[in-house]
Amino acid sequence: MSTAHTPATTPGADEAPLLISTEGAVRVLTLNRPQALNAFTTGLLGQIRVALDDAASDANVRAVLITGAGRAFCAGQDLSDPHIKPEFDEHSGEVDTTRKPKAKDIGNLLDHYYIPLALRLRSMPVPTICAVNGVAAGAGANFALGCDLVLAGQSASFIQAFSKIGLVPDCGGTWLLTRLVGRARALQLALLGDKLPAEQAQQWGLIARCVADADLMSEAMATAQKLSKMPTRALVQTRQALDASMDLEFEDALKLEARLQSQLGYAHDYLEGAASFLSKRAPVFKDR
Ligand code: T3D
Repeated sequence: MSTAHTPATTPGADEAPLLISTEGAVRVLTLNRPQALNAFTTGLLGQIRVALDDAASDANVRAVLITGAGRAFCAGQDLSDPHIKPEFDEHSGEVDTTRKPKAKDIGNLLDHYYIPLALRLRSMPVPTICAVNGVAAGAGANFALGCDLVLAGQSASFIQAFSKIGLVPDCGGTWLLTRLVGRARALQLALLGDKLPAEQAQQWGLIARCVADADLMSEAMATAQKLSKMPTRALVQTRQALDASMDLEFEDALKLEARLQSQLGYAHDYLEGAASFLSKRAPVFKDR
């Protein structure tokens, strides 16, 4: 399948909340609820997970590119979703603390939707690229940061919105933020919940690149296309080794590298890479 990627800007109410297209070997997923800044409903979360499963099991897909339709990337959990919407007086906006609210365990939402999604994203057998086209808030920010390479348009921003509504960062935020920017900046982002502009996010090392808004999709697609032609298995094992290294002693990291090279050294892509270099021709990689 090869279809052009045309992100919707003004979809009708009946349009799918997730658009799926393919360009070459790149699967493109576009969050498509622009009227709610692409906030996650349980329906959208489920569709993203199925689409990632599908990309993972399709041997023709060698990279996944994720972006959002309209002016935002994703505003995090849709707070009006009936699965989690708190009970309050619709006229006054006040919470009635005298009434025991119907039990809505947010942890269940995480167990059933966010944890499987974050794990699926992190264990994709192909590289993942996120093109953050606008604000990324709450779980929307951490979903983006869970991708291998994050590019953001200059007008995009990242908000750990959780503290503002009395929650802790989720969708991997506590793990990702401390590793990406260190404890001091992680705490600043998570406690204050302020907007971090894309350019500063790049300076802090939270994301890979900040580019002009007009260039975002072409840059992200060029990156995805480039990765899709590289040795996929080696790229994915590189991600795994880098993640594992954070919790390893130096010597154990050396041993892990040796174990991975042992496996990769017998694989087609290493033989192809070395042979094509020595015979001065372009390589054709195919392992996944
Ligand atoms: O239960 C749980 O929450 C568990 C799961 C937690 C994971 C989470 O992600 S928690 C964090 C949830 N997200 C937020 O708290 C962010 C809420 N949104 C915002 O703070 C702002 O919308 C933004 C800073 C992201 C953008 O601001 P702005 O001024 O550019 O846009 P806006 O006017 O606030 O929003 C535009 C529309 O999108 C608006 O709808 P309307 O009035 O035009 O009909 C707004 O209600 C809607 N919208 C934005 N975010 C959400 C949302 N609707 C539902 N849920 C949202 N998260």
